[in-house]
Amino acid sequence: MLTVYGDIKSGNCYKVKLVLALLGIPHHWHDMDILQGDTQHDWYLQKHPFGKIPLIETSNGQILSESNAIMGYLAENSALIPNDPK
Ligand SMILES: N[C@@H](CCC(=O)N[C@@H](CS)C(=O)NCC(=O)O)C(=O)O
Repeated sequence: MLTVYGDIKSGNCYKVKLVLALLGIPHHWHDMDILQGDTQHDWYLQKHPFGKIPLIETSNGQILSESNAIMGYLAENSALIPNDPK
């Protein structure tokens, strides 16, 4: 299953959460508390050297960061991205 590392209080994470909800994509939300320094733990820095959220990890271990890139990946071939750019 897709794992999402994020903090719902972050706008960059919340917009990813909205896309997941709109498209009904099953996922595990791994809550990260920025103020408690959760993004600075060694285990997380191995996934994202800059210690930023959001980040997604697929079941086969592929990792993608940057909220806009994540949303584009999740929404590919869905109605959220129209075929006609106009
Ligand atoms: N351009 C990135 C920005 C990521 C970012 O700055 N995330 C913030 C939360 S909104 C963060 O991880 N802050 C924790 C920190 O800097 O330690 C994106 O759109 O995903």
